[in-house]
Amino acid sequence: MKKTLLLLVPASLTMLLASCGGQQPSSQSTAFSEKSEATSTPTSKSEETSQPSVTSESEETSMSTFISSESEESTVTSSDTQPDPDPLYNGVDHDFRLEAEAGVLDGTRAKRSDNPAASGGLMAADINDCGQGLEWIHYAPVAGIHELNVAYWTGAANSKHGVYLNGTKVGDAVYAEANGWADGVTGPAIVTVSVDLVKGYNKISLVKDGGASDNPEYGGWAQIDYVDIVGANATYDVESLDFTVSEIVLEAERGNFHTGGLPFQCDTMGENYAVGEINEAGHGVDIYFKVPVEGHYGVKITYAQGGSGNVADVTMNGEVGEYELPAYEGQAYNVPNTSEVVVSAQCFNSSLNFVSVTRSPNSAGWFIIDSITLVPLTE
Ligand SMILES: [Ca+2]
Ligand SMILES: [Ca+2]
Repeated sequence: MKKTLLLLVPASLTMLLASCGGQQPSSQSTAFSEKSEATSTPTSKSEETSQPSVTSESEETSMSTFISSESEESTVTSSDTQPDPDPLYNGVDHDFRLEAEAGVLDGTRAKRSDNPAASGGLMAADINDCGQGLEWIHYAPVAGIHELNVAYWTGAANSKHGVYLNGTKVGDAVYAEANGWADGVTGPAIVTVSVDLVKGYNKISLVKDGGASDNPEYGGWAQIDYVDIVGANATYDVESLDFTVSEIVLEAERGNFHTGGLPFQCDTMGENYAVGEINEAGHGVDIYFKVPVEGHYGVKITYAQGGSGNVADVTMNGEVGEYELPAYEGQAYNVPNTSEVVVSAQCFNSSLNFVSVTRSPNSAGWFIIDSITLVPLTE
């Protein structure tokens, strides 16, 4: 990684925005802990412990699940054309399954874990800090209210995840039953929530976003196996489906953040969290993802900053750029702005893509990363 260069942040910008995270029961293994420093950008404090898990690999192929494991290799020939008709889209609004392991953008904190009793043999675990969670892009052939059956394990009854649809929180998935941590034998429990899907691509997220007053506090903990989107059995015209991608938003807080702290809660940020504490060169976030349609994509950064001269190193699939984040009106830690395209690269559906945004050694100071947006480009 990059050589570390310590750059201090004005103390006036240091503030505590939220306390978020939580501690797993003592029987669970401990993973990771970081503390914020006096010179840091706004962040949350949290304690952290992890759920029992073993990281593993998985593959995903559905149009409904575009994010998959970090261990695959890019061997697919790319194209900018629409994919062949997906047999999943056969004219009937049937059930779709989003495997939790396919919604993990981060192989380091939230993990894919082996579980013989899980669908696909894998689950997502170690969703321990606020802002962490899972996100998927699901192509809905029919708009309207659909039930989501979320399959989970938890040792702490009434743990919960916020359910976000297309960037807006629409409810909570409450894991009411303490069915125990996954033992590889016992199948998951199910909780049902409803969302109002749009026809076309929907971004669905499960996010640990509880508060201190929750019981268990900060939303507790859960291991997730899958989310079934229950079809309405309505029929539709397959020819009417348009799989053209307009943009894909990857929340920074769902990625592998390597910073001086944890994501912080802020209601002006996408899905209410952003990654701060980018206090040194090399601090930032990286994300593993798939795109629903292969092609050439550009990277835009949604960021916030308090001053100018901040420089980000941006990498996607081997394409590298260094980019000074533009000043903007009203800039402040809680006022995000979106950059132009800073790097572009070919992205794949059937193998993993990698994008990274980190603080350059040439940066004058800190910045905050809210999300990374991918936009399809014509070459
Ligand atoms: Ca699964
Ligand atoms: Ca965000």
